[in-house]
Formats: sequence, structure tokens, C-alpha cells
Amino acid sequence: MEIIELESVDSTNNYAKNSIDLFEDKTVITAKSQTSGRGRLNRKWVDLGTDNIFMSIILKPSQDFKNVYSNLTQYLSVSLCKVLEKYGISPKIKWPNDVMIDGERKISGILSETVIEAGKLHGIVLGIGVNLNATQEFVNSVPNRVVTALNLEINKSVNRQLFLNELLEEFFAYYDKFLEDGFEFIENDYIKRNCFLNKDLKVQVLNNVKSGYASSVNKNGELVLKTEDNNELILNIGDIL
Ligand code: BT5
Repeated sequence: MEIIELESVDSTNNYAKNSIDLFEDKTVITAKSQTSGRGRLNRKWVDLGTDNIFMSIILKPSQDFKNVYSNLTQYLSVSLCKVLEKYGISPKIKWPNDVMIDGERKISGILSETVIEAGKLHGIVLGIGVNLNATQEFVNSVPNRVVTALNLEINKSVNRQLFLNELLEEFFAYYDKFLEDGFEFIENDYIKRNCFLNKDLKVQVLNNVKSGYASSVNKNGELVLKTEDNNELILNIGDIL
């Protein structure tokens, strides 16, 4: 694994995608600051100042796309929870891959992008932002969400380099096994940290809102909603509202 550390970049995901063919499998791009970080659906990821994590992991597991690659964001969310727990907090996962404190404060965001041309997979760019160090004022300024940073949860500053190393170690320790076994490999670890099951939910799926009772996550990591008319909706993308 090679780590390329940039001082400042528009987006580590853009940087990785733009030169994907130049990077080896398992190259990691990190930046100390990120000026145009992106979330899903062109939402913004806010840089909360020095000593936060902006990172993209470049993965080239095969030349064709396999379904299990869609679950990499869920695998990374579990890896992140395990590291956060070493710091004495109890993160929860909001489907599909948001890591939350007390089920409501967002501490991390994950964005996976796939580069495919003419049916050939050039690579997967698995991006993650983790708030390690920020002021309360700054986290309050993030639009649309209640946000937190690890230092605010544990009342001390966090060593970014150490955290980065712990996260990468955890991620790569079981990465090969995860690719072999798929979502089932993390099913227990994922479900036991969930904060969305057994509730009535509204889920934004592109331009529609779907409603139902969140009854389970199936073997593919998809959310199963029971609707009022007793049907099952199976969602593989969406935002829980
Ligand atoms: C995400 O999108 O949560 C994925 C964010 C991925 C960011 C990483 S950083 C490294 C790499 N390079 C990139 O350019 N991106 C990746 P989404 O689920 O769409 O959530 C976006 C929403 O999260 C925003 O609309 C805000 O409400 C909220 N948000 C923005 N900045 C935040 C922050 N620093 N901490 C917590 N929430 C934030």
C-alpha cells in the first residue's frame, strides 16, 4: 500500500479518478485540506480545518465489476466504527454508510465512485471524510445536518496520523476476505451497530420518497421496507430522511 499525502486538493476523489490509470491497486490519496469536497448527488463535503481526514482509497480488484463492490462503503463504515470505538465512543450506522454519534450527529461521510470505460473497470475510488478535530461553531455551520467531530465527543484533540493508520490497518486487515464473502462477512458487525431498523422510515430515492417499516437488511446489504399494503420494497440506494 502506498500513501500519497497532498497538502491541498480540490477533492481527493477527483485527484484519484483523474489519474486512475497511473495508480496501483491500494494506493491511498490523503490531503491536509480539501477545497471542493463532494458528497453524493453533488452535495458538498465541508473542510472543518486542520487535522481532519480527507482520503480516497484506490482499489483495482478485477477488470470487471462485481456486485460486492457496491458494499465497500458499508464495509468501510464498519471499519471506521471499530476504530472510533477504540476512542471510547459508540458510533451507529445509518443505512447505507453514514456513521453517526447518538444516532443523530454525523461524524463521517463516504463516497464511492467507479471508473468504467468500455466495460472495463479502471478502478474504484472509495472516499471518506472523518471529522477528527473541529470547533463547535464550525460544525454548527454545516448545512442540513447535525454534525460532530471526534475531539468534541471525547474532549481532547485527536492525532490525525495515528487515526489514519488505524483506519487503513483495520480496512485492509479483512479487505480480501470481505471481497470473497461479500456483505455476509460484515452482516453481524453492521447490524449490531444500526440505528435505523424496526422503525417507520421515509427514504429519499432520487426524486421519490418511499415510506415503510425498516424490517431488515438483506444478504446484499439492501434495505427492506415493509409498506402499508404489506409489500416489500428493496432499496439499494437512498437517503433516510
Ligand atoms: C457524504 O455525502 O457523506 C460523502 C462525503 C464524502 C467526503 C469524502 S472526503 C474525501 C473524498 N473526496 C471528496 O470529494 N469526497 C470524499 P452525503 O451523504 O451526500 O452527505 C453530504 C451532506 O453531509 C452535506 O449535504 C452536509 O449536510 C453534510 N456534511 C457536509 N460536510 C460535512 C462534514 N464535514 N461533516 C459532517 N457532515 C457534513
